[in-house]
Amino acid sequence: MNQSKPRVILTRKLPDTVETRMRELFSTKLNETDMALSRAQLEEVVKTADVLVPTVTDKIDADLIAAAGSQLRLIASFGTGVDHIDLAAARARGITVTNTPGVLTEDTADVTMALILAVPRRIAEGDALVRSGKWRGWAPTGMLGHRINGKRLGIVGMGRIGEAVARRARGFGLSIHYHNRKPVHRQTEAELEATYWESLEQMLARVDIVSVNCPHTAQTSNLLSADRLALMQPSAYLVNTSRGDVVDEAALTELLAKRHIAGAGLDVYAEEPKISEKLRTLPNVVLLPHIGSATIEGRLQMGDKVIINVQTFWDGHTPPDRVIEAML
Ligand code: 8YV
Repeated sequence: MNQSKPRVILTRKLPDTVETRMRELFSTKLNETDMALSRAQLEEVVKTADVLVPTVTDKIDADLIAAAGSQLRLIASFGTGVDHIDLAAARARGITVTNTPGVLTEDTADVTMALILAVPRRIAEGDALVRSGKWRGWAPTGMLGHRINGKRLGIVGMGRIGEAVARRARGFGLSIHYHNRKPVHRQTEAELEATYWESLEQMLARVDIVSVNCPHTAQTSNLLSADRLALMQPSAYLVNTSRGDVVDEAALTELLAKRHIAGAGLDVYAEEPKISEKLRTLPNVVLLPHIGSATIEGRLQMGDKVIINVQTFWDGHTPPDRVIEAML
């Protein structure tokens, strides 16, 4: 066991109770401003941190890892996705990487379901209409959307979050279709009455709502390319709560503008927080500011996971959430 406390550097403001506990256990340096650190500041902190606690807003690429001092032993990311970290570069330097899986599953599935409902039923448009003061009262043909019940949902990536979305969607009368590297366990498939599509293209052409729930990896980058998006039916909707890089955002914007795709619900974007004006002004989209996992309960559990990963690692054991590239 290590006698001294590790120097743990947080790149963003975390919930107070998490920061307090981290200061009790470790020699912790906080980011009181909550502004994402600049590249120069990141380069500075990796020179002295034993443990870096970054988030999705920090780019931990090969150059940054090369700039780190030899004392940097652990990158304990606050979040599940690790596409902001160059895992190969970290491994080559002998730096362990951990994340916070599992505790965001239900919250992210809730926001996914909310978007699945909000886009076809025009929830955000309705809210805007009432707030504008222009609503003239109920009308038989007013604000008509499309029914959810009886439609086909195609889930791209049937991991923990995909399954949680499927369970919710069943309650709303959607039939479950999915594309994944391999089929899920037979029992899960039977419980969800889910249909496996080995071909993503074939599934995209046949479902009414597509939900993107796979992690962003080298294999899933631009998975929903312009060609694949063009296979969707003009009456179909797309929901993405995973990562913007999985979908060709410019192509999606074009297809939505031309109504080759009926609508989209997005929580994530290719270059957050930048979103093109064209996408922002489309009437057939619901755009959220990356809040899939944004619950107080979830953030506290994420903090707990980071603390357990750091403490376990510093005590000389394998941290529970060590990220291994092959898992992605
Ligand atoms: C997190 C996320 O809030 O965990 C993830 O992968 O996308 C988010 O919901 C974020 O990553 C925190 O770093």
